[in-house]
Amino acid sequence: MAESNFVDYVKIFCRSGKGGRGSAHLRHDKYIPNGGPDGGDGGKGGSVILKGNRNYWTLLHLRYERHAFAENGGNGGSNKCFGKDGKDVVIEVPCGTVAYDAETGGYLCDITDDRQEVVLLKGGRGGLGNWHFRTPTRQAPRFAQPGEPAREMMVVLELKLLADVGLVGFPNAGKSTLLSAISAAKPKIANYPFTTLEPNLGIVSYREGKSFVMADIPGIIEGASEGKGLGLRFLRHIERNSLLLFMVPADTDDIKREYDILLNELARFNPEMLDKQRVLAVTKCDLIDDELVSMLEPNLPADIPHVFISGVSGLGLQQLKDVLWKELNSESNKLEATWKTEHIVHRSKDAGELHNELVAAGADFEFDFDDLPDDDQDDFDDLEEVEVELD
Ligand SMILES: Nc1nc2c(ncn2[C@@H]2O[C@H](COP(=O)(O)OP(=O)(O)OP(=O)(O)O)[C@@H](O)[C@H]2O)c(=O)[nH]1
Ligand SMILES: [Mg+2]
Repeated sequence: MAESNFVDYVKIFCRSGKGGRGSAHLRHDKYIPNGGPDGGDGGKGGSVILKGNRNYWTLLHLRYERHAFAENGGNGGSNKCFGKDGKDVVIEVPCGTVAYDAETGGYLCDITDDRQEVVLLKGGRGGLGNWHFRTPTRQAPRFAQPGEPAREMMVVLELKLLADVGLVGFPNAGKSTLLSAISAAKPKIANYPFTTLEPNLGIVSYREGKSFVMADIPGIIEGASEGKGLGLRFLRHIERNSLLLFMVPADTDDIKREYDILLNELARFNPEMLDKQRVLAVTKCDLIDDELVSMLEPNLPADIPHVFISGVSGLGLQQLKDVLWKELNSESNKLEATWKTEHIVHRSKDAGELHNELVAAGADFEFDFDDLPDDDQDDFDDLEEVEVELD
């Protein structure tokens, strides 16, 4: 298939910056031979941050982005100088992007709003300088803390379009025709299967300035869950729609059977799809006369509302919009957040709160800041060069 501009899946290797180490410097100036410890703290490492940006519609700009590395924190210096903080790296993504851990497949976060920021990997904290470890009995500590290590993760970003209504149907069912008839979207329409190769979004305006968003995705065929046709790859774009509009042409031999096949493929992709509200649109009704239309009625699935429409002649389109609007706003059909938010670490939280959350989530810090080394513990790997010999 030709390379498309619609990119909805990227994998990026992310690494936060490690914290700078604290300095173990001992002051030694002219006439102040035993100046005591004056090692400053290391700077904190940069974090890897995901940020929503409504000006992006796909992940195309990240297609060739293989790495996202934040800067390391600078080391502390003598004279209580702090190390420099490392710069964050901010990955901008369209609203509707979900991040997963590529190795475990675990859910990380969901970006749904413009400018929403989520810290994917927090930078390591800087180590404390030896100045913090001075005590009356240990006036010249020759050690300091190393910074916290960097964190790494292979992250998968998946775009799941945020629409209210998703169109589900076999190829050639008239999905794109309907979208072009009731919205300003201009999807490609032709009389052959798989005309639509990537999802299209359209804003459908309803009465009194109200509107809702409709997503047209490529057609599904029997066996799509085994990879036939374009497979079920695009179904994730309707995973979060609150309503699914099934489309079956009026000239189909058995409308109910076609509907069942579609339903079955959806269930194989994700059984939760069946919990969504469904509406059936019998399309291309201009091809058959009214008498035939009324004969179809008894054979339609009984459990969901149906509308007879034609994207070409405009038949039933207003009625369809009425039904969709009613279903979208019915109390039983409020969009439920199926994704978890409790693990999202927001940037606005302060460092202590973040640290506690990360520890609670099982983060493994090499250093416990409360657990300072013993008096006789002077064998540190990360010791800064001590310039002064003490007596
Ligand atoms: N007569 C009539 N023809 C229609 C109607 N809707 C669609 N068609 C025709 O059916 C063919 C397929 O329409 P599309 O809108 O491209 O169908 P689709 O469901 O988007 O198909 P894929 O993108 O391939 O999945 C086109 O030739 C349309 O002109 C309709 O209401 N009446
Ligand atoms: Mg189409």
